[in-house]
Amino acid sequence: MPNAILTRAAGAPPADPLLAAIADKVHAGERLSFDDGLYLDRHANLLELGRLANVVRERKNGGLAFYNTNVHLNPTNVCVYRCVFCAFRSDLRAEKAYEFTDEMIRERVREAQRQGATEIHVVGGLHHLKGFDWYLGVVRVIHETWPKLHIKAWTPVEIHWFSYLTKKPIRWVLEQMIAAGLGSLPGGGAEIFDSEIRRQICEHKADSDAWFEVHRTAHELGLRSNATMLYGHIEDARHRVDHLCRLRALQDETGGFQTFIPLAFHPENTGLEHIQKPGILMDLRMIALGRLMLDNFDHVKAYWIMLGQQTAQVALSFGADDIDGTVVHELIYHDAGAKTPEGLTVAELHRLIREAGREPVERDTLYRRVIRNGAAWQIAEP
Ligand code: V47
Repeated sequence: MPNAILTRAAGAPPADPLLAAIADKVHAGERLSFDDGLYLDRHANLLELGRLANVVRERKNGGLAFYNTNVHLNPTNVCVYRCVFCAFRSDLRAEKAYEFTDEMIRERVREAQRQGATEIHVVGGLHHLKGFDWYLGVVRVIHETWPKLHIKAWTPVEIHWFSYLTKKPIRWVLEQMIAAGLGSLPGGGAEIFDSEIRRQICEHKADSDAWFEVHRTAHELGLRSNATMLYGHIEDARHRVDHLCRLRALQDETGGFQTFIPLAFHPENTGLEHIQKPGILMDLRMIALGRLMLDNFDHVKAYWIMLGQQTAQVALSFGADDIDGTVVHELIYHDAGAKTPEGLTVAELHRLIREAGREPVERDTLYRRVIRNGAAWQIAEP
């Protein structure tokens, strides 16, 4: 029997009437409801879902696929929290515990400079013995070493912790960080917003209200930020669609989010090792679902470190328009069993993107085009 989806004429409506009704909304540029999202997550044929997500992807970003040249810095893995999904954290006195000195931070920045990076992505643990000044110092040292480098640092979990440590409002904490050189916030710490799921996977850390308060305040202060969703652990479709609807609501208010990044759970070395890692079908479904539900986000990222290069390539036709970057020194996924390389060259990123039928565009953190001459770069005029 021929596969009805593969043989259907391009542009013809899906045979499934509920999906056809959702497709009508997508073609008309109408917003999808919570129930639409649930249907897409639970029942939609994956190829139909991908085809629809690709309509939105090409409407927003044509055939372009964005990447950046970046390095990661995780200044410490020591953390007061014990999130069950995390393989990166360490106890204070464990053998694997580490912390960066100022000189180590400077060396990482010099390495970034030699490689022509435009961004440093900084997140880490909440160290039992480090005060706010230590974390502020991380940003300051990076900024003083190479002011041109964009610093994308700290999730709301860290910002909330700094507010707790200093007994100062979130706004004050962010203002101090901006004065030290902070340029934007990464999307981490979101996990799944549902309080019951959060209680089971990361009981003590910043809750969803705190996560949104930090991003709202950051947007009010003029910072852009990203948003993630950790899927494939103990959550189900209702939690995922609820997560996306909450992100969409804040984006309606502030417009400060740039990119949505679905993150596949990697179980190795975590407290949830019995769970099987999500496969390519779920990965593509999450990329497409995110693209369709988040109509007010400009970008959806297929984070190749987490997906693997081949899935990331396919994702560029399932809703994603960005594959993150060269990503030198990634630890969070590699501690949790990721088998991807710890970094890719720009030539390799170009090959991946072109093989997938897209046109590579180097962007900076704020999605401005980068004009490059070897390691030297400048931002194109808008
Ligand atoms: O918040 C931790 C997740 C996040 C595991 O903003 C895990 O551009 C899977 O947020 N399996 C940090 N996921 C990474 C992150 C990120 C990555 C790339 C780009 C951007 C961006 C942000 O990683 C954490 C958590 O949700 N995580 N452990 C694990 N075992």
